Amino acid sequence: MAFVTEQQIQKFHEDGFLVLEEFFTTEECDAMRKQIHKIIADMEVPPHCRTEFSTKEEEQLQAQGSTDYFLTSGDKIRFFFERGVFDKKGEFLVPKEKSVNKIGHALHAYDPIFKQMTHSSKVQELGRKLGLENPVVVQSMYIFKQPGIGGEVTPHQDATFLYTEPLGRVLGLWIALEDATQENGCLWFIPGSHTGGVTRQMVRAPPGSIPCVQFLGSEQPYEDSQFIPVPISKGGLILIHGEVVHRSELNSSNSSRHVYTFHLMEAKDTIWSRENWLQPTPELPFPSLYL
Ligand SMILES: O=C(O)CCC(=O)C(=O)O
Repeated sequence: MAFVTEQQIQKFHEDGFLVLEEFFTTEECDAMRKQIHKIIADMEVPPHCRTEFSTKEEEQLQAQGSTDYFLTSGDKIRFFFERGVFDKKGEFLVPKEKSVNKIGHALHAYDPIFKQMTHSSKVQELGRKLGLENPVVVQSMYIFKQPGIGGEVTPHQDATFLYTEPLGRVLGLWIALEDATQENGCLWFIPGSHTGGVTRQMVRAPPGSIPCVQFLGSEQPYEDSQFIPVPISKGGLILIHGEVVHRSELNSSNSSRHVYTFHLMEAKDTIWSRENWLQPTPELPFPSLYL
């Protein structure tokens, strides 16, 4: 790729997001897709862990919040499912490869292909161009946006879930492994919405509580007209500021929209909130991007 320019970095600071087309090659995207195919083929999920994923606040508290399958997934490779894919006994109603909403949250640490892509020299160079001194990888996800059922992601700021002091230290890197279009659920952003802090914070509830997370504050009622669609071709990367408001729609098309995404935190002079759902563990302290 033609490497990121000063103008692009300035645009990122203005808008809170930046599109970098052709960041990864077709071969790199296909290697990630092939690896996920293998991971799904080997997937074993006990019925009590068949957690349906939602970004709607109430459903989030009921589904992810009622079990520590989510809360303890920060240092594991775990599967989260679309709504309505299980019958009452927890058996799959659809082919299992079509049932998964996302895989999280430590592919970057435990899978060799995703580890290599996350720490690739071009990602490291991007970090350096952005002036990151000690970036660490806090989480990763593979998101499927399954054809016909891939659920919407409601408007949010990533710092709601990945809170730091000061703010402005979290960055998402979102890599399209297939073309992402308005039809199959590309991202939508409110340009410039990253400058006003966060309005909502998801925190751990006291130990033993159900749900195991709760929200402080609330998301603002954004107007649809504030959002712009950001389609991107396979191999492109979108850089996402931790406080920019973004969303994606239900995928009602016949095409999937696979992405690999991970989040970095500039660890220099930053406090990671002890109240975040995601915590570094003795097994997996947040790894340095530059290793
Ligand atoms: O991929 C999507 O549809 C949404 C991802 C997203 O908003 C996020 O990871 O913060």
